[in-house]
Amino acid sequence: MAKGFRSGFVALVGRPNVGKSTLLNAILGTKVAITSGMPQTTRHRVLGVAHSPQAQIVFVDTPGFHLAETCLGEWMLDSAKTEGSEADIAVMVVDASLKPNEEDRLVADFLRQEVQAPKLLVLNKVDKVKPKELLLPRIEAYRQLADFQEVFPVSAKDGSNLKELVARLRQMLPEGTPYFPEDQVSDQDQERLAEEIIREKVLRCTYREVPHAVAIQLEECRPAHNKGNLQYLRAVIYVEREGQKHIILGRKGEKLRDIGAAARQELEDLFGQKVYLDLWIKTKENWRDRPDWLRALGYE
Ligand SMILES: Nc1nc2c(ncn2[C@@H]2O[C@H](COP(=O)(O)OP(=O)(O)OP(=O)(O)O)[C@@H](O)[C@H]2O)c(=O)[nH]1
Ligand SMILES: [Mg+2]
Repeated sequence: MAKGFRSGFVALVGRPNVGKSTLLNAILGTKVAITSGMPQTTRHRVLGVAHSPQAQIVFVDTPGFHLAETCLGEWMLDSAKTEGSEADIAVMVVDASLKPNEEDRLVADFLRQEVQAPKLLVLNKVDKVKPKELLLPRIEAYRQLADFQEVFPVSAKDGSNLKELVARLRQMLPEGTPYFPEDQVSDQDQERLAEEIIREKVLRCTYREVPHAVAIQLEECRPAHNKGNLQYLRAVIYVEREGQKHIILGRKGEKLRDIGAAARQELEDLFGQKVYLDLWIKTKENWRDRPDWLRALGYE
């Protein structure tokens, strides 16, 4: 290890839908976290490791800050706060194309009151700011929310200013040894990522309250018997009410087929082989407010 090597944890915190997970994937150049246009996409914190000869940045993607209405929501908020307060650097990510709102203020209050570590402000989605003259007043409006050391306008979509952001984060990290081996980019195993990929496809294919009521449980993941190079996956899509089951199924099962096809394509890249995906839908009344079910589904 080079002398003067730096390493540490950088938490990405912010309200839902500002692009924290997209930003992490763009920085790493690979998908470790799922993304969607639906708020509250991220439920578990996900680690993403950026390696370089001089430093190792362990990014922590967190659930978006929001006014929680369910036990699951409270668990997500607690998890975001824990990660934010334990990191070496806290990065508040905001949507540059929108004015600060109530949820942004929730994040800022937390940063001011509970975070001692250096704070950076990242205004994402600058590609959407039009006219461009709006950017400076927007930066000012967000900058006032907490005592940020620096501000970076970026776009996770087109990659602008990401290199500069990462270079600055490397300089700010404390000296220390790497936390992860060089070939590891995330702490999430293949099976958990497979569940997340299926959930992402459900999020992207459904609307309104349905996506929030969905959880995925992978029940089986193994090579298919007598089928050569084929991986067999059986997963259950849990919903909270019977009606939601029909929405996900769609007319003549069309929607479920679309979800399965989209997920299978990505799962084949993940496993590096053909995948047979067996999807089931089950109802678990109000699972988001039931501690036993939250635990069973991995939210603990
Ligand atoms: N135009 C534009 N869209 C972006 C950019 N970054 C993210 N998005 C979009 O914003 C939406 C939300 O992205 P996510 O990465 O899921 O947001 P998040 O902050 O992780 O959201 P939660 O997990 O719900 O907290 C997606 O539709 C992304 O494609 C960007 O730089 N420019
Ligand atoms: Mg996210």
